[in-house]
Amino acid sequence: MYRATIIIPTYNEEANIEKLITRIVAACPNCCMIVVDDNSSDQTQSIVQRLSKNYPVRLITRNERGLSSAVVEGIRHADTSSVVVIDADLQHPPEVIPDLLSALDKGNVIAIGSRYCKGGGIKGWSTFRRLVSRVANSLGFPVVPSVKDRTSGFFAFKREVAPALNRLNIQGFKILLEFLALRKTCAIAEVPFTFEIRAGGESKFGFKQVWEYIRQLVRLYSQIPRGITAEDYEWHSFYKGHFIQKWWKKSVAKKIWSFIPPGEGSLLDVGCGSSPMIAEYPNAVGLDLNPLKLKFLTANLPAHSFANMDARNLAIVSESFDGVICSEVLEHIHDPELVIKEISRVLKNGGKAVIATPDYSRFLWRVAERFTPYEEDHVYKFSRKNLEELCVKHNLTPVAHKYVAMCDLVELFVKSA
Ligand SMILES: Nc1nc2c(ncn2[C@@H]2O[C@H](COP(=O)(O)OP(=O)(O)OP(=O)(O)O)[C@@H](O)[C@H]2O)c(=O)[nH]1
Ligand SMILES: [Mg+2]
Repeated sequence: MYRATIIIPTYNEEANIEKLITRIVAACPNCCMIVVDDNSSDQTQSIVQRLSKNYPVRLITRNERGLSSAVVEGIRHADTSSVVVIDADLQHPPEVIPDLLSALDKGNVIAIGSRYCKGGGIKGWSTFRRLVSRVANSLGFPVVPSVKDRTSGFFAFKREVAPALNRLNIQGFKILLEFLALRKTCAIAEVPFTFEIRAGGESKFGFKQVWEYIRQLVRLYSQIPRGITAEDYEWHSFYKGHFIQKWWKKSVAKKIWSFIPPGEGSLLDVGCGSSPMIAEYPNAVGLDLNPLKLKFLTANLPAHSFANMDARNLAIVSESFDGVICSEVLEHIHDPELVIKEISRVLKNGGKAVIATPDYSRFLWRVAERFTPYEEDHVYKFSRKNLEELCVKHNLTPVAHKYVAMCDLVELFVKSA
């Protein structure tokens, strides 16, 4: 019985495959190989067939194209307890395979050949190519924050604890990310290696693969467990979210602070959630429907006042506040006009209201939304025009507006008598 099966997906790799197989044989005695070839038009298949007479290598041919699907097809044919996936172009040095396997022996379920952990690196890539790879890798952060190299094509795993193959999505180039998305809590090791430049032949990585990666990310993002209802969701995304999320939340807050500078009088935050935005306003009162979020904020901002109230029906005397903030609330409510009416009612004449909500008339938001967990939570889709119409109806006159990322609207209104 072999110690591990090494899966090698190939498409037109005649320049590299023989060298790879002989290096694997030298570096990894006791391992067998499966080459999954998608009908290469060069000599790849005949080279593998010739080598299979002397080495433990099998050839599987397919009449379709696709890197992830080729890898999964190879895994299906593997019958050893450990499986390794490696590119054919010698960018992944096979001499590292024993390190990956010993990481599995130590109890890890997945061992990643990692360019981005300590000791890892990339040889010979231009600054641009490095940047593209870094950005692609960072975009996988929300899926598996704890792993450093999420887009590696070089990894090993234990067959029996791998995700069920029929649950893996085989679209695209980055099958490791699918593994990680399904098995993010298992023991994962990163084994450093230096990514080499392609030895021969041509890269198959191009715009199509970039596009497929974006589609893969969109799908995986939408599967991230929804956290909006978590008591510390807003607080956490403000301080500890991934960099885009943090930047976005802080930008919205800064625009709100610019419209109603702290210290301007009494202030009500309608639907404060657990957002720390209210911390800047020492005398503010925060309202929310979710008591757990209020409890969380009370513990973190003990000097502030909070109340559990429905924004559509405020138990507050009319004309009692100088300012009202309503940020990222209206889009969650089926009949937001009721909230706008209440905001106007509790504001003093001449008081300021700041409303923040995504502008669905902006194409950019409709794209950006697909990368957020909010898609299904937004039941009312505003444009600036219909927000202003509703507000004007309730004596709130639009005064100024700003956008975050050109699509998330923050608008200032003043109550007229
Ligand atoms: N079976 C199969 N293998 C593929 C397919 N596309 C790429 N491969 C193989 O997958 C591995 C990685 O492909 P590369 O073209 O090297 O992609 P990359 O490493 O992301 O890009 P470079 O850094 O430019 O080489 C190589 O062994 C390819 O031969 C495919 O459609 N089917
Ligand atoms: Mg390559």
